[in-house]
Amino acid sequence: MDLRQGIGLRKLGKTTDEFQQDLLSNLYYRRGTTVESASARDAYEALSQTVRDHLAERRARTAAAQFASNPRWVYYLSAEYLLGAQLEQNLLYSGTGDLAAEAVKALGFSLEDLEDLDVEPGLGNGGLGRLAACLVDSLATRDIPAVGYGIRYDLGIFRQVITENGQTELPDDWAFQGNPWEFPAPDDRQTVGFYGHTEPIPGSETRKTWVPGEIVLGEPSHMLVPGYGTETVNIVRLWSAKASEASFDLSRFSAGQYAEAVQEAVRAENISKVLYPDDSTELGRELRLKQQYFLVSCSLRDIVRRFRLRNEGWDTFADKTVIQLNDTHPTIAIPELMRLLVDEYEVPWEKAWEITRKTFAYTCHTLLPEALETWPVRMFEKLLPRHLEIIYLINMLFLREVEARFPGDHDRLRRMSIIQEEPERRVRMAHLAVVGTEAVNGVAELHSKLLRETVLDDFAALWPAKFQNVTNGVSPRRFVKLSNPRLSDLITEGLGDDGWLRDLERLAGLERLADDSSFRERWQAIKRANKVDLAVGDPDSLTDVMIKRFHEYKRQQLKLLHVITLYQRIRQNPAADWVPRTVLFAGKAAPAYHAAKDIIRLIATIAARIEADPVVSPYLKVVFPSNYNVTLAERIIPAADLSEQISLAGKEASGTGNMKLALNGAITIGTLDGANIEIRARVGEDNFFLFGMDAYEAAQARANGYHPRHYYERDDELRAAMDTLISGIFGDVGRRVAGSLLDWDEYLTLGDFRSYLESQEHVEKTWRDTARWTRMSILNTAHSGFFSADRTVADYAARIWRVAPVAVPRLD
Ligand code: OAK
Repeated sequence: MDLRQGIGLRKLGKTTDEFQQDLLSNLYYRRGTTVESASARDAYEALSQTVRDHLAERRARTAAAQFASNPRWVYYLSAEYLLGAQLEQNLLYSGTGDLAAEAVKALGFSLEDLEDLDVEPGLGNGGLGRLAACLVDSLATRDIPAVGYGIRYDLGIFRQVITENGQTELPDDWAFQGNPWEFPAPDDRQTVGFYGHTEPIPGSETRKTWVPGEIVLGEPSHMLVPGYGTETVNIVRLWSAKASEASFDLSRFSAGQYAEAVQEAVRAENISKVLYPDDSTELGRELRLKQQYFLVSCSLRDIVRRFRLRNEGWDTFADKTVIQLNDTHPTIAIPELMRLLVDEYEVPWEKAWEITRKTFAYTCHTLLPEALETWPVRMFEKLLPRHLEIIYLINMLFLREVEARFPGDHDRLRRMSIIQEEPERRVRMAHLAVVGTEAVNGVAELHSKLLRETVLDDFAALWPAKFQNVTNGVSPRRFVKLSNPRLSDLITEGLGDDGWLRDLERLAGLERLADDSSFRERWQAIKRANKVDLAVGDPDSLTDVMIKRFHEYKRQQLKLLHVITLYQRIRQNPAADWVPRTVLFAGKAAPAYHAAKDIIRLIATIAARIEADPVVSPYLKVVFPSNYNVTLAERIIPAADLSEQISLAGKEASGTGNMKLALNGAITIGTLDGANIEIRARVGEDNFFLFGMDAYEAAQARANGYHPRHYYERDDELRAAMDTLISGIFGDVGRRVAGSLLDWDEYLTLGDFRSYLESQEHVEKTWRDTARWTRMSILNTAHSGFFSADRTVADYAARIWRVAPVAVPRLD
């Protein structure tokens, strides 16, 4: 037998009997147990392995086909991935769901029991991490040769417990019971240096030798990323830090100094110990910079290794490689590639710079100035001395370019420099990312425009063609098909087939059904059934959801002022015809972000107060389930009637929850911010509840001297709501939240309050007309097809990466 022909020849169970045999074989030979004594965990592990084998076989064919075609590879570098639970997804993507259901039934379990044992790897904080997961899904679905690189944090995003005291954080040891979905690849281990010093190389001006003072190993393992409705299976490669054998101090151990004996090893392995839970505000800790370089160094060496398998010259590197930087966290990849090319492979500086610039592209995910990463020069100098030298040289040559274009404009040089001078010298990662890449993109139209007009305006003036927009998208498989099976079946029936799962614009075909009353009734019945499943409140009440990270710019506090106003209105007039509402908040706050944690605590306190009030509780309920994550989002989204997207205009780069909710027939109440604008343009003004200032009005209001007290004094209901908080009946936390709004109100909450309340009244009026509401809901789904991550990936492929699909041949 020719072993090279072996790929794809392993026979995998395609009938129930065969699948059952594979499952049994995994149970016996890999799990080491029997049918009689198999626990649910044994069954879960054996099933996962059986499903995984189906994907592994496709993976082998994918690797062969992709390698044979010698394509331009897309390498996605991201410090975060929020992949979501794997079992259910992989059953769907491998087409083994029905086989598996029968097979596990024969073992005495249900698929749902086993799915409950599947733990989601929470290797991200929020939007940026989940976007990475949606994009790798769509890359595989579009047959684009790609690898996602990330860090395999031992502890993912903290587990959140909500009580009346607010949020508590517990460690998330997500792989404590093992992770059946990953393949360790210890042979592809890399060595990463830190600290130390540099030495000149005689006879060379640009090359240097870096002598690191600490060495850490990076060990990869990968998770399979199958495409939907295609053969391709790509991978996400995650790096774990490991101490080298030499770092264990045997002599100290023998002397009984147990802690000291392992301290170096512990220090090394701490690099991939924990995900930083500071969503978009910088902690500025050395360990975090170490994590970033660890990811970059391991990934670039792996990329270079893969390139060198072909023995092609460096001239073709950028033709065969594009590296997408998911925000600035992996931006040290730019000086690192320069270091590898110049110092290690002796490529001349100019040539190396040309290659580097053509290889990288950068996606920015924020507009908040405090979220733009900078690192103290002295920290860089100590941790990555050679990289700092390279950054200085890049900066010098760059500033020369600026000087040539704008002679004598010293202020411009100061503004654009990669090095910030005052109040302390820092490296501006976003500037480095713009200078070292071929393309820079924002994640929604408005965001990309504001990047060009504000934070990156000098760069846009210098290189207008570099700046692009690629509006975000989400996976319709995970966020409609898997999370909302009832609606998916109805959509498929309404459209005649399930082609929409790979071509989401086909949802437009639902438009004609919006006027069909029997279709509307079925649509509405599904929404109700999803609410019954979620079981957080009366399924006939308006389910009003605000699910996202807690941040002042997102304005959960505005929603809270609305809740307090409703409470007071109902108390004043209990006999009126109130629209019953269930207001659902979910989301985490960074552990050190006290203002956000105050808002969480205040919501929990007020929820309890309402619950205990017999006059108000029949009409108003506030719920705050703990530990918002991908799995919980998948349960809440299908049950939502109203989607709260109420950030101050100009602050939310895009949002992606807004897309998921619209696709599931929730109607948005929102500002003209991020992708809300594009959602409204597509679903139609009549099918969207708009309120508030736009981004230019908001900027103007700030510039002209915004006074929150002005609104407080002129609006009786606003004052009443604020006064309740100030009175202290909700404790100090209520006072603090009210105080920060009255004294400063960074995000113009009070300025948008009245407009928001009016829009909410429009919501209630519309809700009372069930046929009209349902029609709007259907039209939201019908016109949200643009927001598929498959479209996002197609945009990147055509306009930024210039890559084409590689088809993987089918087995039969
Ligand atoms: C996180 C850390 C640093 C900078 C940005 C983030 C982040 O999560 N940004 C979010 O990215 C999402 C995906 O592009 C957007 O939809 C959100 O609007 C944005 O806040």
